[in-house]
Formats: sequence, structure tokens, C-alpha cells
Amino acid sequence: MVRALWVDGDAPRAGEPRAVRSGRIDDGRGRQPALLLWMPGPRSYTREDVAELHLPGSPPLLRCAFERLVAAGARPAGPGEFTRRAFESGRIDLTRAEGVLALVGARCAEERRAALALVAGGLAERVGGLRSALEELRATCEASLDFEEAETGHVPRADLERAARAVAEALAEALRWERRRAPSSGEARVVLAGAPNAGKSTLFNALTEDGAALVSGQAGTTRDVIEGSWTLGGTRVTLVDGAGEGSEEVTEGTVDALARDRARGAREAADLVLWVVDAARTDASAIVAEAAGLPAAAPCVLAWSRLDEACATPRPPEEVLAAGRPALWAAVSAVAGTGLDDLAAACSGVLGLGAAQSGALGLGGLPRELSERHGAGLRAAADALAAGLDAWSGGATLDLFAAHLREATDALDEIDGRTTSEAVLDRLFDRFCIGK
Ligand SMILES: Nc1nc2c(ncn2[C@@H]2O[C@H](COP(=O)(O)OP(=O)(O)OP(=O)(O)O)[C@@H](O)[C@H]2O)c(=O)[nH]1
Ligand SMILES: [Mg+2]
Repeated sequence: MVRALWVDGDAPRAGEPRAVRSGRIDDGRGRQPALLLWMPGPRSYTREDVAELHLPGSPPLLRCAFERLVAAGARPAGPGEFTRRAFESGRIDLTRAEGVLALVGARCAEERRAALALVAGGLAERVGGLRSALEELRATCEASLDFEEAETGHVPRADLERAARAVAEALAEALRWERRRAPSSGEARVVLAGAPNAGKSTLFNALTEDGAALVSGQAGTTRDVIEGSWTLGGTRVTLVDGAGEGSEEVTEGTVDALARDRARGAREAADLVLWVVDAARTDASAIVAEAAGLPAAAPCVLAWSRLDEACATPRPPEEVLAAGRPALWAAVSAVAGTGLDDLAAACSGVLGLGAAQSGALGLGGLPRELSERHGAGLRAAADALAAGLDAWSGGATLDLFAAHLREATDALDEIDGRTTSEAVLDRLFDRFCIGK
């Protein structure tokens, strides 16, 4: 099809090896310069013949070319279609395909690393090794069936059991490995606190990727509790903004009281309280009182705000420091964007994120449904083998033991996609938001 639209240059011929051609394509309204990458199967991502067009990046020109290609019989790829074809042609196993999916959706360095480990075959190779070990055990069982106990060729029960226990240990280790890669029980919650107008929402907008909290010079602007994603040195945390709380009394039953209660609830559930105080404030005793009202259960980092308007970086009052709250502080200007890295470093230090990252295997970061699917497959294999070993110790026959081993292998086949059902595949690939 591309060949039919290709003008001003030689189009690659069927059977021709990999090639790059420059020429033009007739987009129906004109001729656009184009580069054609020709990748004949099976040396392509999907193992099919692939022609990749590189066109000028102008949206109207792209639209013309796209419409012309569709008119000539092409169609846009469905979600994840290229990767699904690569999987279905046997080019990659299901866990590597999931790695591509996770890589496309990775939102921080931690998630990218976990996805790359899958793409590199980290899980597929483990599963392959376990499957070989189980198949070898089953082959031994089946070969043994042909011999009487007294004959050479019959494998003693104790030897089979020892070999099976070694595979069970390897499965348990694979499960531990998978668990270390699972997302932690949830992202850490960093909750903003401080007096009304302290600059919490402005800071929220500066720190989060899509922060759109309403900001104004009027005290009491924020009423709802809102959440955003903040990436702290490669790890995502949830940043939470809510109503401020100062020394002013609030009438019970009013919307202000409701907003205050919601914000208090959010602070009580915080892993870290990010206490925002205007750097120009000089009322030390009121600052001490404010600190005393912060929840005691979570550590606290102080952000001196509006650094652009302050004469100097203040030091927290001694009473506050003596109480160990805040643990650390930083001065920022959310408007000028200064001090934000220092603040991130303080928060990630208090949350211990730096330490988790440098841990050799503290990777986490795999999308939950993937790590759950892998974990479930490994657990099912481990359970089947454990049931087999139990039966074996109770005197079960070789036949029965071999049936348990087959069940364990079947569970592994589900993980790397040898036998995964169409419904599960549809669900997995539908998560791709783009054709890749
Ligand atoms: N110059 C300067 N102004 C700031 C900065 N941060 C916030 N402001 C201003 O301070 C005012 C209050 O900011 P908000 O972010 O709405 O404060 P808040 O703590 O969320 O206030 P409430 O929601 O009412 O509790 C706004 O007029 C902001 O523009 C800053 O870094 N520099
Ligand atoms: Mg606000």
C-alpha cells in the first residue's frame, strides 16, 4: 500500500532486506517528503513485514497522509496492537509485553526501572527456569513408572522428594522476588497544613504535575481536600491540600467547620505533614501554638513560604525545634519556583525514600494488576507443588504426584502467556492507550 503512494524514489521491493529510503508520498493533496523504514519479517517487532513512514511533524500534513493511507486501506492500530501481535507471533512472551505496557505508562524513575526489568525478561527467565525444573521432575516420575522398585531406573522416593523440595524453594524465592517488586501498600501521603493564606495551594500547584488548586489572597479559599501527584526523587507520593487552620474560631455547623474537619481528617491520615508558614511572620508564640496543633503521629517538615517577599530565611522558634517538630525545614517561593528541590530533598529524607531507592531490590513500581497477576501465578504453582509434596509424604502414587506437578506447570504457563485466556489478554492489552 505504501508502495502505491510512494513517488520520487525507489520503493523497497518485496523480499528486499531492511532498508531506509527517502522520497515523497502522494497524500492526495500534494507530495510530502518522507523517509521510509522497511523492516521485512521476521526481523521486525511483530515478525511481520513493517513499513514505517517518517513524515514532517506538521499536524495538517500528518492528517493528510493519515487520511490518504486510511483511504488506501490502512486502519489505525488498536490499543497495544503491535505489542499483542509481537506476543502472538511468539516474538515476546506475555511478561515482556506487560513490561512494554508498564513502560509506556511509567510515571517516574521507579516505575520505569520495574518496567524495564520485565522487558528485559527478568520474570520470563525465572518462570522458564522453574518450568524446566518441574518438567524434569515430571519426566523422572513418568520414567520411574515403567520400573518396579527393585529395578535400576526406578528413582527412590526420597530422591524425588529432595528434588521437588529444591524446586519448591526456588518457587518461594521467586515469590519473594516478585513481592519486593510489588507496589508498596500505597503511595505515601504528604498533607499540607498551616494557617489560611499561608500559601499551601500555591505550593501544591507548584509541586504537583497537574495541580489546579484555586489560589487567592482571600483567607479560606480552599474548602475541599484535593490530591495531586508529586514525584520525589523518582518516587511518586500523593500531595494533599485542604483548608487552612489558624487561631480564628470557626462556627460549628458552617461550611468553614466542615472544610476544617475534612482537612483535619486528611492530616490525621498523613505519612508526612508539610507545614507551610509565611516566612515573613514574626509572631513566634502563634507559630509555636500552630505547631502544637499538628497531628503527633506523622513526622513534619516545615516549608517557609513566600521567600521572594521575606528579608531572610527564618529559623523555627526554639520551642518548636526542641519538640522535634519540624524534623527539617526549607524556605521556598512557590511563585518564583525557588527552594522546591531543597523541600523535596527534606521530605524524601524524612519519608526514607532515598534509602528505599538505593536498596538493591527495593524497586516496587510495577502496576498493581501486573504484580498481582504474576504473584497469583507463582502462588498457584507453589500451592500445587506443596499439595503434591504433602500427598507424596502421605504415600501418594507417582501418577498422582505427577498430576500435581502438571498443575504447577500450568500455573506458570499462565504467567508467561503460554495458556493465558483471550479474556485476560483482551483486558491486559486494552490498557494500552496507544497503538504501541
Ligand atoms: N509573592 C508570593 N506570593 C505567594 C506565594 N505563595 C502564595 N502566595 C500568595 O499568597 C496568597 C495565598 O495563597 P494560597 O496558595 O491561596 O494560600 P492557602 O494557604 O492555600 O490559603 P487557604 O486556601 O485560604 O488556606 C495568594 O495571593 C498567593 O498568590 C509566594 O511564594 N510568593
Ligand atoms: Mg488553599
